[in-house]
Amino acid sequence: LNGGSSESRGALIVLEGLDRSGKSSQSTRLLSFLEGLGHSTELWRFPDRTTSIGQMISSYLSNESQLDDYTTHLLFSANRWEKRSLMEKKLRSGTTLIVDRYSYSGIAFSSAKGLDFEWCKAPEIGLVAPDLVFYLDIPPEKAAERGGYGNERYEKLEFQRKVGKSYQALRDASWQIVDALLPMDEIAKQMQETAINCVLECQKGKRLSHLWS
Ligand code: DGP
Ligand code: NA
Ligand code: NA
Repeated sequence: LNGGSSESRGALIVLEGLDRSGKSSQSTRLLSFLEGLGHSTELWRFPDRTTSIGQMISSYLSNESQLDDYTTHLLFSANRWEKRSLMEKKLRSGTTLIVDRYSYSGIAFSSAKGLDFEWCKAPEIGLVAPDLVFYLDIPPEKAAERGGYGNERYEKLEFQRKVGKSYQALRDASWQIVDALLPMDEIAKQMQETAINCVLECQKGKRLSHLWS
């Protein structure tokens, strides 16, 4: 691949879905695929548990600490905001980012608790908008069967059902719905085709935009 013009930027590719929908495995596979083609690519995930905000989130998720639902929501959002400028810098310098969960998780999980949808959306406004969102679509019952859930706070069938419904209200033109029950290789292949087109569009100068504008 040629170096491209100074406008050439990386793509922001997000994976979303219920717990145990296969996001993490597919993120890793997509990373290898794009790197294999010679694209500068990094794999990120949210929550990013390595920061001090991320550690508060991690302790909440493992039930080691209790937090008010609204405060929890803002912490998850802050965890994305603290990475925003680095994210934008990487993208503008030509690196593609594959991101395991993003603002959609923030809204879907908190609104599943009963928090107002628009209130949940508000703190995400202004973050970098994904160029492509893969939604790994899995019936909550099937996800629950996959080796069972661990002990984290949200890994309960009833709650995941609500999260699935909340996600539906977030779908837009940037989303590709992927059947998460297909064989892993088939899922990877579908994602590769869409991802490569997206990466090329961004290289050709597609503008960065921001949520939700
Ligand atoms: P993961 O590390 O991807 O397994 O995510 C941990 C859990 O946190 C998972 O149940 C999804 C949930 N989660 C991820 N992002 C957010 C968010 O922004 N807000 C809320 N409330 N939950 C989130
Ligand atoms: Na999890
Ligand atoms: Na995951």
